[in-house]
Amino acid sequence: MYKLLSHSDLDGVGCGILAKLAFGNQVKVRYNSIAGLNREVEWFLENEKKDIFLLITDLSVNEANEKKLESFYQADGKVQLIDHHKTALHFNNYDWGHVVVVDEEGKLTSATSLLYEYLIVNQLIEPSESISEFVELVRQYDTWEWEKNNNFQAQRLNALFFLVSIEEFEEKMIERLKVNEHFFFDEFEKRILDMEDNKIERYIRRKRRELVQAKVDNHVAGIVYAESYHSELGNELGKDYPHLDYIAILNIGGKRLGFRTIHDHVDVSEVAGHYGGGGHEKASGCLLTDEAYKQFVVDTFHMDPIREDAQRNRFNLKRSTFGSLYKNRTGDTFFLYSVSENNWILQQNGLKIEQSFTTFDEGENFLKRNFSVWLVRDDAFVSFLMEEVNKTKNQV
Ligand SMILES: [Mn+2]
Repeated sequence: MYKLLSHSDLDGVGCGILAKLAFGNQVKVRYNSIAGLNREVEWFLENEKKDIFLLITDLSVNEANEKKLESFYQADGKVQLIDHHKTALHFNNYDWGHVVVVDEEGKLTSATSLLYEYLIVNQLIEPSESISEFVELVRQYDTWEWEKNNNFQAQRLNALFFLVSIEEFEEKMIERLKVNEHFFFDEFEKRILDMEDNKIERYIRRKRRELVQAKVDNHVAGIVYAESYHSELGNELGKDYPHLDYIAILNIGGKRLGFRTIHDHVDVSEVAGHYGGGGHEKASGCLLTDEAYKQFVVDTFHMDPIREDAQRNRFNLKRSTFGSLYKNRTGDTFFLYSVSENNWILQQNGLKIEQSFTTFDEGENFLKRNFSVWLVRDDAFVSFLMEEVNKTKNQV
């Protein structure tokens, strides 16, 4: 008999599906939140029969359970932990730990891809084309590689996962992977997925208007309240506002805080680690501790959302060497223009600031991070130019 304790997201449930394909009714599967796992492990060690093989995937245990599992293993207990989170690498110090973040070919792993490999190597599963395709979709979703590869099948698999119950998803996938040569979505699923795409788009559009910018420690964060679609939301807002180091997503009901970044220079597992959480470089989370609550909720609640740049301008355009005009909430004007190649100058309320920039984007990034500015509309740009002309006239 086997017992699998796994995460309750797509990658975690992917592991459950593989385990059921491999062991059939010889495996009991339980899906857990990050916090719930430790209770389950304790329960297992106290109550389950000694000969049950414990598999833990996509999650790792706390220090107390780490020690208990090692004693369990030393006393001939059977246990295997398989994970791909950087924060779990120390489990490789145990015979029963297998943690790989990047595989030998340089590909990012997921718990599902690691478990599949484990089951194949130990001849516990018959590999097939359709299972491999399913595993690869889960891996691409979990690592966000689908985005680079434009693999929308992977994103849709995750959307489907959230549309139906875990039991229904498991059942459907197991059936499909058993009997078909290739993985596919049926016609009904395709239709509800199209509807879901539209819904996500509207949700993100609404959330974009609620995003607040704040300095938190040494980062500039975008902060938004949201109950659903965290990955999609974090990714879209991150791309819309590349001057933000990361997007912090507050789920007040769940008392949780998620972090997403699109940048390579920011590691959000470190940010979450600061509040006792963890995760990946690009996606992480923590509980809403008193400190996190103060920094992300109390200190930012009074702030107004980020103003979007004017979209329909014909004159006040970005990257125009002649100049682009910005404004902030306190009414200061900022004019960013180029005097020669690779030399962009910034004027604040008509006075040149010391710092200069080699590219427009560098200058705009500086402006947005330090002054929360937005590109003003053409009419404001025209009045600004008129004033400039008048000033020059008066000087003559
Ligand atoms: Mn995972």
